[in-house]
Amino acid sequence: MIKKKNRSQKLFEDAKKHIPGGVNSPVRAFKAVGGTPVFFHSAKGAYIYDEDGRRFIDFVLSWGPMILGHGNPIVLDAIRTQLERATTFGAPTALEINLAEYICGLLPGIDMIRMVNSGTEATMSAVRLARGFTGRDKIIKFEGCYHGHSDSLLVKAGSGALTLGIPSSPGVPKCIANQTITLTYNDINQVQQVMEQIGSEVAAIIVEPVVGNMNCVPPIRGFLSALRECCSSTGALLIFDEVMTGFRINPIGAIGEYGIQPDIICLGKVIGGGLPVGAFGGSRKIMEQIAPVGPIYQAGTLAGNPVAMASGLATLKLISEPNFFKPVSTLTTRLVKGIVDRARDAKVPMTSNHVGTMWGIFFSHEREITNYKQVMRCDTKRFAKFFHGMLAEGIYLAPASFEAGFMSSAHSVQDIEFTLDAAERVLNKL
Ligand code: KE4
Repeated sequence: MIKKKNRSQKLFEDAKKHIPGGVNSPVRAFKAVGGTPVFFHSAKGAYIYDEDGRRFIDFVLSWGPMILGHGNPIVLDAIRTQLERATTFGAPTALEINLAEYICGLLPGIDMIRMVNSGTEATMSAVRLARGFTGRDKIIKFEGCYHGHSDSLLVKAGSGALTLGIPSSPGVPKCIANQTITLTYNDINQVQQVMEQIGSEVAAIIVEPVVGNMNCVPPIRGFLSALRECCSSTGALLIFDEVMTGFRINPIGAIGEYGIQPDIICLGKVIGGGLPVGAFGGSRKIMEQIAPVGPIYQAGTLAGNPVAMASGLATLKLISEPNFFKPVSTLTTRLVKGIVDRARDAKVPMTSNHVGTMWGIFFSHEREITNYKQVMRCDTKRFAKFFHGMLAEGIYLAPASFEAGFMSSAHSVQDIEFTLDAAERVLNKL
C-alpha cells in the first residue's frame, strides 16, 4: 500500500515549482539532514504545529527570535494595536525612538542605533560604516562565523592566514572577496600576528562573540579581549555580530557576558520579537558618519517598520525583567546536561556547549569543542539520524548539525523531561 503523503511532502513539491529549492532560506530545506522539510501551520508557546496538526517542541524558535516562545499575548497585543493604527509610513514614528532609546539604554557604550530589516543588512551596513569611518578596505572575519550573505562576508579562508579571501559563493567578485581575510576563531596568536603585519590596513574585525553558526562555540578566555586590543592598537574597529547572541546569551548579550566593548554592534532576531528587524549601533562619533548626518550611505524602505518596532519593544521589555533570564538559562543547562548524560549511558560520543539560552550538542569524541576544525570532524551522519529520531518523537531541532539550539521562557520542565526521555530512546537506537 503506497504510504499516504503527509501535507509537508505535498507542499514541498508545490513549493519547488515557484520557490528555489522550495524554501526562502536554504537551511530550511533539510539538505544537511535529508528528508522533507516540515511545513508548519501554527504555534503557541514552546510548541509548533505542522500542516498535519502534529505537535513539536520547538528548539529552533525561528533561529533565535522567539525567546518568549510563540504567540506571547503581550507581544501579540502590541502588534495588533499597531496593526490597527497603520502598518507602515516610510516616515519617522515615535515607536522608532522608543526602541532605539530602550536598546541604547540597555547596551553600554552604544549611543545610537540604526534599524534595518535583517541581520544581513545590519552586518553589511556595519562593514560599510567601518570602512567609511577608517578609510580602510580590509576586513577580518573568522571561519565558522556567519554574518549573513553580503558579498564582503561570503568569503572563506585562503590557503594561508594572509592569503586573500576566496568567495564562498559564485557571484561574489574576487576583487571584493580579496579584501576579506578569514582567520581561525579562538586562535589568539594568529589574529595578533596578522594584525601586527597588516593592522593599519584593516577597517574592522567582525566576530560572533559566541559563534552560533558552527553550532554553539564560545570564545576561549582572552580571545575577545585580544580582538579588542588588536583593534584599539591599530585603529581598526571591533564589530560584534550579536544578531544571534544579543539578548540571548545574557540579559544584554556579549557585552554583558564578557565585558568587552565593541565599536559597532549588530543586532537582529530577538529585537524584532519575530518580525523582521536588524540593527547596527555604536558611539555617536561613529554612528553620525551614517547618512543623512554623515556621508556613509545606508537606507531601507521598511527600516524601523512600526509594527516590527512594537513587537521588538514589547519583547525587550519582557525579557529585561530582572527574573527573566535565570530560569531560561537553567532550563537550557538542564536540557544540555541531560542529553549528554544519556549519550554517555548509550555509549554515544557527545560533547556540548551552551551560553545562556543558546546551546549546541556535538557528536564528537572531543572533550571540548572550541574551533572550526573540531566542529568539522563531528559525526554529521549520526546527527542526522538523531535529528530524525527526535523529529519522530515530536521534538524539532535545528535541521543542521552546524546550527545552534535555543530555549524560550515558554518551555517547561515537563517539556525538557519529555525531550530527555525522547533523547534516551533515540540515542539508544543510534
Ligand atoms: P538574517 O539576514 O538571516 O536576518 O541574519 C543573518 C545573520 C547574521 N549574523 C548572525 C550571527 C546570524 O546567525 C545570522 C543568521 N542566522 C541564520 C541561522 N544560523 C538564519 C537562518 C537562515 O539563514 O535561514
